[in-house]
Amino acid sequence: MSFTMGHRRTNMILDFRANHCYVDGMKNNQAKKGTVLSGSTTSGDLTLGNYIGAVSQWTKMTEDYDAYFMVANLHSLTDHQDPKELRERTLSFYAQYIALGLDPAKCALFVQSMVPEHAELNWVLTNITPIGQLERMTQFKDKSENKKQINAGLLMYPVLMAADILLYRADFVPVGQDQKQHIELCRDMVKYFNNRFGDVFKEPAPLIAPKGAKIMSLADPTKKMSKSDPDKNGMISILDDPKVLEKKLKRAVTDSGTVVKYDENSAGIANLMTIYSVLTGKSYAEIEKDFEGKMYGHLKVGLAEVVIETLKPVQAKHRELMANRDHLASLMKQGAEAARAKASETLRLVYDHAGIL
Ligand code: ATP
Ligand code: LTN
Repeated sequence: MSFTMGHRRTNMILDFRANHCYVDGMKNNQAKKGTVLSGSTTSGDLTLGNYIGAVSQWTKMTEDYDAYFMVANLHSLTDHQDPKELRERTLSFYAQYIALGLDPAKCALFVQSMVPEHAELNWVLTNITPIGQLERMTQFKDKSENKKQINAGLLMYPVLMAADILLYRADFVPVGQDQKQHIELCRDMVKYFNNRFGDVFKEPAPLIAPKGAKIMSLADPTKKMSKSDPDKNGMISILDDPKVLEKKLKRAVTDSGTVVKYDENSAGIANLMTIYSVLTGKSYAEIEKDFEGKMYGHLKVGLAEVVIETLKPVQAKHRELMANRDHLASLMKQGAEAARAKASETLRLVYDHAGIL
């Protein structure tokens, strides 16, 4: 498996076993193979949070599941996007997935817009979804708050997400806690569709990352680290320059304490220790021992070194991929073809049931 980070530094194996892994738990409970699908919106470059909470987990799934992972570029249109930047970011995003360890030979790794069936199924599903239910979605309420003009795309966002999932008739959808409500809506949509047109879909199950896998903003540790956060100081972008990383980590917001000790009530230091623990495989007790008699500043410097070293091979791989656009384009084409094979079959079934020629 091309799990770049783990290979290059044996002392820095990304180990999610103890608190961080939900994939292993799933395997123990049900050995049966199934289909998984997930994605991430191209609203910014991937963050360390996306890596820890999503991409690293997806990478593990490619071993045992029929896996589909996508660059959700259509979803990013709900926010204003500069077309030139979006085009470039979509390519870069795809390369970031690979650089972080997702192997296109082991899963269908594709760009959402390159599989037109997503937009087609989206339209069919739009017609079985009650508007009231969409208006009650927490994400819609949050994102439309204080907006003068709300576009219909923001309201329809979960419908397109359901199309993404149902096209591949996914059994499992690994997502963060914030997306759970969207998966529940997708499950309802399966019922609405099957009742109206006959049994085509099965209800997908969400796989929710455990608490430990949620990385918080460096600028406001009570908030999730997000790639679309306008405050760039809060996020560790996986493409950040080492100097920028060092600066961001040194400035990370913590409380006024000094002793390096894990305490959930001390959100800033707990977040830094979580990142340190995930990236080095060390327990909180080991980290506390390493930094005994030292101050928060030492932990920040130590963590900057760990993050920089971890991201070095990822950034090198990303540069290499971006330097060969033809190769990248051919991987994207193959990924889209693999995805379309299943997506077109599902869409045909849907159209047959719905009486669409
Ligand atoms: P946006 O800012 O556009 O909402 P995001 O960075 O919050 O983006 P998403 O694209 O919404 O990320 O999520 C992609 C995946 O990454 C999801 O499965 C989500 O749970 C996971 N993820 C996002 N942020 C974090 C984080 N800070 N910690 C752990 N997992 C995260
Ligand atoms: N909305 C998701 C990204 C996403 C997704 C999906 C996740 C788009 N389509 C289908 C799972 C399944 C998010 O994490 N922000």
